[in-house]
Amino acid sequence: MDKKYSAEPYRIKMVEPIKETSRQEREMLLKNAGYNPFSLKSEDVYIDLLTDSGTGAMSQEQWGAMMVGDEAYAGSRSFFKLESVVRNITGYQYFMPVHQGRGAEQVLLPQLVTKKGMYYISNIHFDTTRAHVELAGARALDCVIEACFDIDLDHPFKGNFDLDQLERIINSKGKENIAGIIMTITNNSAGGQPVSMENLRAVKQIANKYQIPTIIDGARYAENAFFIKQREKGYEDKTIIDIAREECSYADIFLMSAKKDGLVNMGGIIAIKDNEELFNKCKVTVIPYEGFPTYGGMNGRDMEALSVGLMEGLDERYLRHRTDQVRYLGDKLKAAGVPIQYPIGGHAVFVECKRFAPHIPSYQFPALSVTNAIYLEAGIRAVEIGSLLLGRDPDTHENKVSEMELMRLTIPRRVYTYKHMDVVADAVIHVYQHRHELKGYEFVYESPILRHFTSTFKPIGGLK
Ligand code: PM9
Repeated sequence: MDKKYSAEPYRIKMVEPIKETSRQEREMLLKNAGYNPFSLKSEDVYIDLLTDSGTGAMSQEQWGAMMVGDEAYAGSRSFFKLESVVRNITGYQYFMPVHQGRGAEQVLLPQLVTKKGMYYISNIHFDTTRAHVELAGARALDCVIEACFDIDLDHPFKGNFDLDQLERIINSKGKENIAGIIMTITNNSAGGQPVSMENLRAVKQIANKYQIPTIIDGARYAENAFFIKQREKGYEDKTIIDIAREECSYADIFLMSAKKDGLVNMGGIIAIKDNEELFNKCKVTVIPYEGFPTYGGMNGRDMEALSVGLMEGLDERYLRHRTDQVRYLGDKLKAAGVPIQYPIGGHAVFVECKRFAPHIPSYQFPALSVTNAIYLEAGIRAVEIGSLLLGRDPDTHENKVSEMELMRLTIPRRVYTYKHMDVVADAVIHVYQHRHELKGYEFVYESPILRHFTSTFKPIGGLK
């Protein structure tokens, strides 16, 4: 292995066999799934790069910890253990578990929407976050830097907020109408791109000036901390946990889908710095939606696994390998001329399908077309992050057009090897070389909310 990329810092002690299918079988399977990869059975997928969410492998320490899970309905030992880990990382006083990230969004986001006509501002809202902002009666505004949309531009922190635009939005909408500022680290929708510490600090200063609460969407806060250590001056010698603590210091609230950097298959976190009143409001809401505030949809053994997983997720050797493996795949694609978001982000390689298949317009979902083509080619499942995911304007119901039409090749944590990445690269490069044959897609059924998950499609003019 080239020393440019670090090998897996673990031995594989248990394996899950994976099935291979023929092209003919895959054509039938995809048709039966309504040409929506979310509807494929995972056993019909050879390499599953749909998501890095809840798809990772747990360590022997995590499996061992599960044995001592305390399954009390209220006040379990496992809760207090997890609370102390979350307090140690965030430095926040209040903590509540939830079943996953969207549970945290559902409980917390409506609390700050105190009247009609309010907004959340984020670098870029991820899909479930945007959905919960809208379900809470608010509107979601994004203000990431322009550099984020120039995939070839080598910028170390493409997830950064555009600070001028942030202030302009606050002034034009009125500070009293801003429910909160959501810092998504890393910025998933734009390529798992990190946000610099300098930018987080500046956002907090602006938020303080206008007295607006700040929220970290910390699904991948540890990968963000690793990039800060690698790329930001002054952080080279700091530990990852210290960097993570500083990230948290610039927010009032920390929401996390623990299925990512928490290295568990299910779980979520709401942590609040010092606002007891807000915490009490969340405690009221969490009960009907998630469960009693000391379990919030998680069982004791899962809280034990998360207590261990959060610390493992901050391990520098692990994070180096994780980001190296993603970069290895990205470097191979880039070297073959495949257009990708560059620099390569933390959890996935994002292929820009506007450039990959310029003959397919946004409303025919070019990234869905490429995603389906790599499934047909090699049984690899990726995911569309483009106009299909963006959905319709909640007020006009017009299709929104995404700045980028991305296919995300998302790498689960500690699951696949470099050899799997070679197979993925070969398949994507093959499809790229035959890109002129790709067809656009149209809806057969369009789901009204989060449509990318359950809509069905057909290829315009058939597959061949
Ligand atoms: N992210 C992802 O694949 C899972 C859903 S889409 C297949 O990237 C952020 C930044 C996320 C995220 C989920 C959530 C919601 C919040 N913020 O999936 O509810 O990337 O745990 O988290 C997915 P849950």
